[in-house]
Amino acid sequence: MGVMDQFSLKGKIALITGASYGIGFAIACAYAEAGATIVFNDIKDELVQQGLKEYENEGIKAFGYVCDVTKEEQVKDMVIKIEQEVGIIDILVNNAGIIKRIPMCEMSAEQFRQVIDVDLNGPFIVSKEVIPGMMKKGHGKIINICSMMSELGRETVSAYAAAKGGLKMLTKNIASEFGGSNIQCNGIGPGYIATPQTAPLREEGNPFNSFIISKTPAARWGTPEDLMGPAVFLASDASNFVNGHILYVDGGILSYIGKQP
Ligand code: NAP
Ligand code: GCO
Repeated sequence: MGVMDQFSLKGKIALITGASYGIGFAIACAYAEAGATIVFNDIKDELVQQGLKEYENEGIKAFGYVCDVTKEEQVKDMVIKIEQEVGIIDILVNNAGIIKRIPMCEMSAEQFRQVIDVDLNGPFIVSKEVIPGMMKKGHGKIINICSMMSELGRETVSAYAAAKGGLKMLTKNIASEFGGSNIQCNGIGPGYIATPQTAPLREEGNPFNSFIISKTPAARWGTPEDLMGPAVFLASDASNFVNGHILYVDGGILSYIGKQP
């Protein structure tokens, strides 16, 4: 196999959670271009329908399912339906996620739990349902969407940082437990990416905007497109000996003390 053939996803079935738009949508489009069949879910049917139209606009015939990743029964049913209607999943991207920006002492335990539920329990629940099929097939790729907050904290994101830190370690544990079954589990740690999730931080006049630019050597916000190549790499044969790694796609933030005065 030529080295560039290693990046092909031809014949592979990829489930990207929460991929009606945002980072998940961009990763799914990259996978489709690399030859994969695209399957995605979202909580609301109208978003699934909107997502299907968006994929169609990109020339992609995707398969969409309504499923809340925090609900075990819904996830079980979705994976059974996918296996019956599309086939056994080769690639899983645990992308679905939420954030609540609330000062810790003002955050309720319920609000904390909600973030942990989606951002950490969700990837556990979905991975648990998908791994048996991968073991049957004799191969699998799991990519967990981590974060700068898998390594760093900041005010108001205690639940999100706890979840994404946990997701980093869940990634390493899945890699450890299933590496012997030829399943590679890695993470992508995006920097600050321009999507609906960060829209409040990029609003006109929000000082956070210039703050992030000053903390990023690339001196710009990332785009979902910046994640497409790294995501294809981690889903392809090109990364068959990469396991338990978090690939930070952050323009250099984690290496940089910040622009000197
Ligand atoms: P986004 O624009 O908010 O999209 C998140 C997606 O997840 C939405 O489609 C959302 O659907 C879905 N979702 C939320 N809760 C769900 C649940 N319980 N079950 C199923 N789907 C659910 O976020 P994004 O910026 O694309 O981020 C995607 C992932 O990257 C997240 O895990 C995020 O933490 C991570 N990340 C983002 C950045 C960034 O700067 N944007 C950086 C690092 C990591 P609904 O619309 O129905 O809620
Ligand atoms: C925030 C941002 C970040 C990004 C991302 C950075 O409020 O700090 O939302 O958390 O979403 O996770 O990697």
